[in-house]
Amino acid sequence: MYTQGLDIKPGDKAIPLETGSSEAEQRFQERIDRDERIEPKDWMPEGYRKTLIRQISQHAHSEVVGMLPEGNWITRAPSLRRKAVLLAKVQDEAGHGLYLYGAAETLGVSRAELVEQLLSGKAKYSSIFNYPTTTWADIGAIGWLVDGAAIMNQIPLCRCSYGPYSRAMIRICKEESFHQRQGYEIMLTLARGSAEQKAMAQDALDRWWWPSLMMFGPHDADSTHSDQSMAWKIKRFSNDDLRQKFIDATVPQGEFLGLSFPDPALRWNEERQSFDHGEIDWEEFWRVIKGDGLCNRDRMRARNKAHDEGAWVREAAAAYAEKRAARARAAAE
Ligand code: FAQ
Repeated sequence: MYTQGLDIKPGDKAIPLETGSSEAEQRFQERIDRDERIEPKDWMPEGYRKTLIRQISQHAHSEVVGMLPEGNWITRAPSLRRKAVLLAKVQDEAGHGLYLYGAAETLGVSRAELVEQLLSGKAKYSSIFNYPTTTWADIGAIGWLVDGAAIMNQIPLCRCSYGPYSRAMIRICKEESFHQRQGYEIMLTLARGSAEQKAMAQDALDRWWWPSLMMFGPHDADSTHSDQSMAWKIKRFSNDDLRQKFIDATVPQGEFLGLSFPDPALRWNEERQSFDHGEIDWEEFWRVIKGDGLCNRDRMRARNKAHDEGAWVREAAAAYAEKRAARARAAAE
């Protein structure tokens, strides 16, 4: 199974830019250029297949690991309504993981293999889920900022050149949109509440702002895969372009909440019609990706525990499927 391991450095070129030299590759690129969708049975360059398996599986793992920070608050949600909404959201994330593992499987890799990559620590998942959720306001900040960043990144994926991925993203984006709204509503309630509640909202924004910006990936100049992924129309916008769009959309929302952003360099640039902002701590970004964030070990422990404890469910499902198949075989004889 293809994966980049955990030690990729900025500037490494993991997959050489496909030259389109063979006739098949040229025809493939022409289809991409015409905006045609590539389907599982179509011919595709090996690099295209591997890039998709890498990105889709990392995305699936992120959805599944992403259940953990919020799962932490299901038993402590402040009201029955908040609990029901949070439960629904976390269940949606599990569903997203399933659609995405399904989309990856159409590329000839098994879900069991991908899950094994995650559990053994070889596969990446989004850096954002290695930060702790220490107060209820973090649930608001995750919905508003993390789902907000996820949507900004994922709407263009609805037009990704690979059919099964692009179709999975349509439903995922609709659900992410509900998630973003529920998060913003929590932030609004806290920001309009007592001084203590407003301080909680501010503290959550302070802690989640920079990690949310990191979700978009390294600077374009340090992005290993962007050039090729954009040529193949897997990615439609660069990491920096999407990050900027997110900042431009989100800062006015924070201002409406009456909260401030933890970036003294953040200011409107009239000429660019966009916000200038400070530099991301890239050292922190790479450290978290390499497994040394605040919660990496906890997340891996929790996923492995859940997987081990769920073994009996997988065995029972397999035994039931086998029993039904045997019955069907006997009936056909
Ligand atoms: N974290 O060359 P690039 C969500 C890695 S879902 C960890 O720029 P690429 C829903 C990258 O994999 C959030 N690793 O890579 C939710 C590569 O390593 P590799 C997940 C990162 O693929 C909300 C290396 O750095 N979304 O939030 C990160 O062209 C709330 C070089 O980077 C997706 O997965 C990172 N932040 O662009 C759930 C969307 N950034 O593989 C629960 C689909 C980069 O060579 C609660 N993915 N890396 O070893 C994408 O759009 C792209 O994969 C990017 C990265 C934009 C993330």
